[in-house]
Amino acid sequence: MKITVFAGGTGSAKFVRGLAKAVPQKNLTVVVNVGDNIRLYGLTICPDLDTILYMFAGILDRVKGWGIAKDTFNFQKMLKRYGLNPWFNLGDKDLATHIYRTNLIMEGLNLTEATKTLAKKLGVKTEILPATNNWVETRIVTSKGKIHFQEFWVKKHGKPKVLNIIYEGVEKAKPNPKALKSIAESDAIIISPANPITSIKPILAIPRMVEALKKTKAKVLAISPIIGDSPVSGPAGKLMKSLGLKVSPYTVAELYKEFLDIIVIHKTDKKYVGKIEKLGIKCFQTNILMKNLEDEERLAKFTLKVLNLSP
Ligand code: FO1
Repeated sequence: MKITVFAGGTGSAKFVRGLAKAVPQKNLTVVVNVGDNIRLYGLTICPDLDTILYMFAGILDRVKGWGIAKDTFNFQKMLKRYGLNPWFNLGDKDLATHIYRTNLIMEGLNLTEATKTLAKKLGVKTEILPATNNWVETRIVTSKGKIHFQEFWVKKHGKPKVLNIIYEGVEKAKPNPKALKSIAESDAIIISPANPITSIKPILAIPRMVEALKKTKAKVLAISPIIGDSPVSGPAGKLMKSLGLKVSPYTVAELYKEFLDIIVIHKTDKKYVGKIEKLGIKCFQTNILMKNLEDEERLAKFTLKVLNLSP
């Protein structure tokens, strides 16, 4: 059995952790958003890739949902001493990842190769693939200009009014060939429960990605990151509204309808089932909240069951 998962950060990591309990690591390929990537202090920082990497390595800070568990922040303290405003919290151990990755890239490796090196050194057997090796940056258009997504979310606490969201560089980006191969050869594709606007759409916006999903013989399943009219976490609600989209599991189904076969929505969202099925998408309901490790595994197993891939 081979499964390709599309992933962003925190929510995706929880789901994939559950999936990895039911499916051997080597049978999984995770295609990860790069729109959140940011360059700071000359370093290439890839939050979503690192969240997935750290999760598989068993070192993810499960409380925050990003960074390394029990990390220290002396680097941040020193930057403050230099009078800087280090608004993006880089832990000391996490910093080693960014330094090593940046070095690998400076030596000539692309982002896929650099990620593979990091994964190998951390003992991770799953193939973790950036959606593209090119630089794509999610930028939020506010009344005061365009800012990086991390600046909007972390530095400005998601407060500025959002006029638009753009994936800078995406038109010229090439899809990761290994991701295309994995999509073509998988038994199932799972769009994990992640922010559709800042985690999944930056992957789908890469030329040929949607085409690959439409063409594959594999069933494509998504798990809704929205319950009722609110996201499970993060800025998805605000960003969807700013694009004129109604916040609901139906909108998620509609965003993915070109290629989606199945969607899993929350047990309380029965009212959307009929409307979603009219789009030609099968709709299943379960408890999609992942509050602990048992929830993650339960949701992953439910997903495998509806895909007829139960181990
Ligand atoms: N999220 C925060 O809310 N505050 C931070 O200071 C922060 C730092 C950070 C550093 C490395 C990293 O890999 C992730 C980090 N995140 C932080 C999470 C990140 O902003 C988002 O969760 C993801 O980009 C969304 O998928």
